[in-house]
Formats: sequence, structure tokens, C-alpha cells
Amino acid sequence: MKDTIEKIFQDLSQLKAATQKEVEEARIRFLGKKGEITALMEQFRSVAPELKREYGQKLNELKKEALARIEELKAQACQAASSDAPAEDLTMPGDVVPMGSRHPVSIVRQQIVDIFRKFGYDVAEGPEIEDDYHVFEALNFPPNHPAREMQDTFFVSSGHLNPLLLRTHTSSVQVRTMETQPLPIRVVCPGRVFRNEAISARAHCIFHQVEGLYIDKDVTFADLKQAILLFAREMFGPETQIRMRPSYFPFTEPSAEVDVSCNICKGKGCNICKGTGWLEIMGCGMVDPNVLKASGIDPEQYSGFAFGMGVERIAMLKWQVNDLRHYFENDMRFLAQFATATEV
Ligand code: 2NL
Repeated sequence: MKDTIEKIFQDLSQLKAATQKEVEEARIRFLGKKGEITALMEQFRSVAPELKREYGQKLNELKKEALARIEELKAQACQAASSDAPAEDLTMPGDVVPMGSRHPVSIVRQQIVDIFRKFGYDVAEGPEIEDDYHVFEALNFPPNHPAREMQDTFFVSSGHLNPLLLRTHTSSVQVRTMETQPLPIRVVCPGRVFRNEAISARAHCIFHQVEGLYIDKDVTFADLKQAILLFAREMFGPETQIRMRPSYFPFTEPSAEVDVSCNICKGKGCNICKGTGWLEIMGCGMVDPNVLKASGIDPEQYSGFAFGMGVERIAMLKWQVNDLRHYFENDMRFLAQFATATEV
């Protein structure tokens, strides 16, 4: 046994293992279940009692030595493995990270809002889930108006007195502004709106609106016309002309649709303006006295105008996009065309 111990000491001192695998093999050879040192430990049980002390010490030393040697070889193998890996080539070109850009609807929404901010309007936002009162009742919709039907509006709850629904316009935010803010009011309300409509090239069940409201003493239709003209020239260029056609909304009286002169054909008539020379951009009107009254404003003392436009529609005119669905499909080939240095 003594000789075997000496022999293993010697083997350990000459032991070589270059890789992790070889180190593991060496560990198994000496210390595994059937390893050489493990076998000696077994034999030790039958050693004569007077020799137990001497052999016990030697065996312990041997085991310690084996463990230390294997640790040493393991560390060397680890180091070799990492220094063998090919060095990073610091001259390689970096990964190309594609530059993101704002969504075209977001760019146009911001442009519209910025123009009105320049005119002194505040910006207000409000909840997308609203109640019947703020979307319809306070805006002078008659009780059986078709917009209040399931076919036109997404209902969230069926409570028959004041059901919750997805707002069909951002006028509800202006109603909340009239209820809470001091007069005069000058506000624009951008946001998502929802209508229960079949999706087509010209309609979508979710779209974006910017509505505006101005209430003060002696606000007239002439003020409305001038505000819209200035907006149109900021948005579509200084040569832009506007025209108004009579229309109807429950919340304004009188009401009008606004067209801008087609800046593609300069009024001559093209396929964008369908040969008319005009493009419809928004609806507007003088706030109906019933709407002012409902929110606690005296229509004898105050008057106001309001307007509303679809952001996707303005974006379609601005970039001559012929199908609304492009704005919702998130096809990178479409979206990447709107990246510009000033707008990202
Ligand atoms: C359109 C037409 C419009 C309004 C929105 C409004 C809001 C209040 C009171 C009165 Cl609180 N009116 N908003 C007025 C006229 C037209 O939108 O075609 N939008 C896409």
C-alpha cells in the first residue's frame, strides 16, 4: 500500500491535462467511484490497527494533493480555452440599427396641434371610454339620433340611463372643458375615436380627430372663418383658399363643411380632387346655444365656434395616400417613407 501511495504521488506530480475534458478524466481516474485513491481508501479499512495512524495521514495528504492538483489543472485549462477564442475584431463595422420614425398620423396630429397652439389654444385630452351624457346628451343629440344606435357606436355597458361607450368624437373632452374651465375657452382636443363602421379605403372603426372650441363674448362666424383660413394656410401653404358649404351637426348652428383649394392641380381639377378643384378637410359651426346651456354657460352672454377634422383624412391629402388602411397596417415600407430629419 505504501508503494501505491508513493506511486500515485509521483503520477500526480507528472499529471498533464490540457482541456477541461482531460481534467475531468483525471479526476475520475484518481477520485471517481472506482478511482485509484478511492480504492486505497477501501483498502485502508483492512489495514492493521498499528499502521492505521501512519497510513491514514498519508492517505489524507494524498487526497488533498490530488484535489489541489486537479483544481490547478482545471484553472489552466479554463484560461487556455478563453485565450484560444478568436480575439474580437475591433475594426469590424457596427451593427446597423434601423432608425425609427414617427407614425404619419402622429406627425400630422402634432402639426395640427402646433398650429393651434401658436394661435393661443390650449390642448386637452380625455377618456376614450366615455358616457352617453358627454358624447351625446350634452351635445344636443336627440334621444333617438342614429349615432346612439348599436350599429354606429361601440357600447361598453348597457346601462340604459347613461351607458358607457367608446367616444365617437373628441367633443366629449370639450364638454368636460366647458364644465370645469373658466371662460374664455380656447382649446384643441386631439385623440382616438371609435365608430362601428365597416373598414374600407375611406373608413375605419378607429381613427383620430382634432376638434377645437373657442368660447368668449362676441365670437362670430367671421372669427370662425378667419381661424379656419389661417389654419388652412399654415397647413397646406400660403396660397390656399377655403370655401364653406352649409351642413348640419346637432351641436352647431349654423354648421358648415370646409373645403380647401386643391394644391395639386391649383384648382384646375385632378384625380385627387375628382376634378372639382376642392378638397373637404373639416366640419365646423357656431356652438348651439343648447350645448352651451347644458355645460352651464349662458348663451345670452357668450358665443363660440367649434370645428372637427379627421387626422387620417388630412394626412391622406397631405401625402396623397389613396387608402386609409395603409395607416393601420404598420407595413414598414409604407411607414419608413415619412421619416424626415425634422419630424422623427
Ligand atoms: C367633423 C365635424 C365637428 C364640432 C365638431 C363641437 C364640439 C363642441 C360643441 C360644438 Cl363641445 N361642436 N365640435 C363642431 C362641428 C363639427 O366635427 O366632420 N369631424 C370629423
